[in-house]
Amino acid sequence: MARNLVTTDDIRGRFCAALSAMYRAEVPLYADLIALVDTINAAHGHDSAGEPERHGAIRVGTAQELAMMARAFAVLGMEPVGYYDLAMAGVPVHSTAFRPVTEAALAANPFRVFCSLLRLDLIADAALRAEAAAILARRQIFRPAAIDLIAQAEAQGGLDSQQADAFVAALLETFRWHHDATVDSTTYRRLSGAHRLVADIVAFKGPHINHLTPRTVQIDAVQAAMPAHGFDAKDTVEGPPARAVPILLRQTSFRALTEAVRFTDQTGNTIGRHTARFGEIEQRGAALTRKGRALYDALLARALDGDRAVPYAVRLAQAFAAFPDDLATLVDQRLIHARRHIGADGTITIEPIRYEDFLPVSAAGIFQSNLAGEARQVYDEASSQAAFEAALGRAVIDPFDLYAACEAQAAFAPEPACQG
Ligand code: OOG
Ligand code: NI
Repeated sequence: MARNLVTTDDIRGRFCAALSAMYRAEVPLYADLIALVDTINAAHGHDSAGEPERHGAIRVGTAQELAMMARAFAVLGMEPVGYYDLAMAGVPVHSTAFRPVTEAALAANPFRVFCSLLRLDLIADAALRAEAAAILARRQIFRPAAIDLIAQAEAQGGLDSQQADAFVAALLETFRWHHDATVDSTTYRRLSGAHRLVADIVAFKGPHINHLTPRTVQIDAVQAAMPAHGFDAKDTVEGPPARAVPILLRQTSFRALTEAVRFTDQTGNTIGRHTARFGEIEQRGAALTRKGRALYDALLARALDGDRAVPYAVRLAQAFAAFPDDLATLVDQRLIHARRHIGADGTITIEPIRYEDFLPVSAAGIFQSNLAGEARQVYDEASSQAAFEAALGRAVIDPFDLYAACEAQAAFAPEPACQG
């Protein structure tokens, strides 16, 4: 029977809206953050009321979970782009970003999910490592209906509207918060002792969405306003400093809340505590070329390694004085990706191509801001993109290739080819 299939953009839009509604209900402080962002955006001439979130994040425990997640996101038109090694920053996970990859899909709804996979191999205690693996092997994070509909989508080449609604409802369950942990309080403490992220990933029924991220057009204004509005804001905005020509991605967040949970040995009024969920905001700028990115990485390292007596914001501004900040120079020196528009009168305007990905140092900073008191660990094992891709069941897409292709297309297109 031929079905009327809806687009993957449509299904992604429905999922994003459902996830947003669920998370706002689960974490009322996150709903307050949206309200603050909308107010500040409006004060800067941008009406963001009802605008869908730009990204969210989850953490999965096993290769099987990651592989099924990739198939689920494919139904939403999201592909794994980039490899992020967080072990180098003392967090025992590696990650990719599931996101739309075509210009049209990004324009329709650019929702991304930063998805981390636990690196069990980084748990030093062999007995605990085996126990964590056994706990994870016992859980099924996907509803049977979600798995059936993934298979149907693959067979049919998509879903019809009714199936799409059923799929979104079933998949949403995987992202839901569970007050009841799957382990007793002793096991939780031991997992937490290996790393708090290990406990967050292993001790629960599924990979609860840990944050969502609307965009702001004035991240510094929101950061400045957060404390007075009752948010425990992280200390610094991650990423590049404020600039005339914004580049890459700037992010900040309120710190994760400590919430009541119940371990399997707890009854009555006894409760446990777990800290995982937060709210974030982002502001995006131009995608950098490999050359631009190398300069960014070098300048950021200079700021991070600089004199601790100098405030970080000052070190960052000083380091980035070496990064050109006018469009013509950025394009001439091939530091950013851009498209040219030729007007009817022959005038050429240059428009930067928006950065759609994440930044490993920034992501590490977001993780770390929620790990206060956690002893910073050093993991010596090599990063392992090959192992990640084996778990994923496919290779990740190289983000630089996507930007280069977008720019090459734009050079010939009469209309803007790659949406901002
Ligand atoms: C993900 C942190 C990374 C970002 O925006 O860089 C991230 C997590 O805490 O699971 O979301
Ligand atoms: Ni994030």
